[in-house]
Amino acid sequence: MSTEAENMKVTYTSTNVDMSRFHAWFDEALRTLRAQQGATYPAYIDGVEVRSEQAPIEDRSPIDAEVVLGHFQACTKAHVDQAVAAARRAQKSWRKLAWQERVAIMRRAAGLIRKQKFEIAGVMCLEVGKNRLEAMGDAEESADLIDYYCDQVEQADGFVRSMKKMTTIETNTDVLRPFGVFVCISPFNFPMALSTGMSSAALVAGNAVIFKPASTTPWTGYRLYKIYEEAGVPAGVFNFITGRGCDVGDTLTFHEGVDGVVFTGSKDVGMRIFHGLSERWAKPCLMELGGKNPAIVTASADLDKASDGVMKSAWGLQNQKCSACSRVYVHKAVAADFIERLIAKTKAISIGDPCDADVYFGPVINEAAVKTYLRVVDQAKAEGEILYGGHRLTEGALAKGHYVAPAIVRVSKESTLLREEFFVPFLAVCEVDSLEEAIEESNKAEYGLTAGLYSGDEAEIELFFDEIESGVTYINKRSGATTGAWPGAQPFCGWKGSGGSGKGGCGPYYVAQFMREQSRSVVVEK
Ligand code: UN1
Repeated sequence: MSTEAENMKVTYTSTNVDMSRFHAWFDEALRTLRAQQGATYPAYIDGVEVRSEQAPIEDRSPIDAEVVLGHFQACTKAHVDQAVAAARRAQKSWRKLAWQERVAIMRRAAGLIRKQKFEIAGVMCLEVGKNRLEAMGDAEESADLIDYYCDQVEQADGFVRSMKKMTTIETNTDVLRPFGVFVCISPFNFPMALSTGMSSAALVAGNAVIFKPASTTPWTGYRLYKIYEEAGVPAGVFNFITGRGCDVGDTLTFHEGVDGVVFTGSKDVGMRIFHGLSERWAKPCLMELGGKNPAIVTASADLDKASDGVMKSAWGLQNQKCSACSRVYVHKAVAADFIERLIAKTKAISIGDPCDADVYFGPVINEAAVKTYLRVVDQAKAEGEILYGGHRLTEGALAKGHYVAPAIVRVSKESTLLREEFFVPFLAVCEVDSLEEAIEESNKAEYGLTAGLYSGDEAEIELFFDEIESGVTYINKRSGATTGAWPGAQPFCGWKGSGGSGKGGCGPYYVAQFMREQSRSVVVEK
């Protein structure tokens, strides 16, 4: 890829980019990828290609379920044992490297992601159904995550720190050291950024990693493996296992040779890992789980901004983000006006093949997601009112993929549709009498990831910051009410059922969580 293409940076909030050149480079990447469609890919254990005897996993595109993007290995328990053994061996020399060398390797990986970002983004269009800009944001975020985590190690001087002396004959040092082997399990929705963020933090801290991508996004995972390999991550330090969650998931996370788990995904699976992980002693379990992220629109809000921000956060990636806005609490006085604007903006979005340059809204990931969508729409019909959408889309080429119309529904505050996470394009709107009521209702969900407020009143903003039970908060953000966190800018810490450790990815305390303390006291008697 040309340096010019490499230097064009698109984030989730970019506006001033030369889009014609962006799309030309994107088209070229998609042509290259389509020529590779249908290939068979190995898993990698200890730096060696591995093929399973089980029938391979077919990686099908959500855009057209007939299209098989690639065939991936269905790894078994035996592969997991091999990967754990390899990782334990390789981790010893990886942790002994000077931290500066690990940082240099990881920074090389960030550079390679930037070089290949149009292809990486293209894979995500085809494999996840992301639109071009969302896919590029995901690729760029991955590279920035690595750099940000490397900065953390540098700023902390490799996490070695001199401590107080209690006598004149002793020297005391505090050293953060890696736990050992981390299992990294990532979801389909940000298959590059979340996989890279979790694994790079574990690696730069000196751990070895066994990485299992979501079974719907192994191709993106494979690209990440290849990047680390090319960057110089030694054999066995990063292992790539593909397979069905039900076959290898538990064997991997609960393996006795595993020292910790870093997981992003649903609350149910996360809590199961959390409870099952620590049998012999407490092991670190770093989790970013789901969300049911509210936007609150008060009577003092700028409704143009609010409807833009909610529209973008609700329909970006078809609402399949932990950070997506899936419920709105709007003050009665402005509800009719806000809803009218939101529906007009929702109607205006282009739906179709997300590989096309002008499409904003693509398919959902699979048939199970379509079923969830239809089920919750039925519930909304019974409990409230459908304001927009609510059906499957089957016109023309859409019939081949998993397409549904964005749904906006009105429900009263008792509805469970305001508290359960569905991960499909379904937005529940509820009218309230005050900001206090909106916050109280927001906090009733078990989740606490992101939340947005639209208000023109300083006192309202202060109250929101103080009372809302969410780790990521946004005020008056037009480019996304609840979405768009960036490494080093918005730490992404889930509260309550949305997280575990109280310190999030993208934030300044992330890398240290992959390490344990060792106090070193040396006594020299004169
Ligand atoms: C997710 O929402 O699943 O904040 C991950 C955002 C992105 C993605 C976070 N950084 O919207």
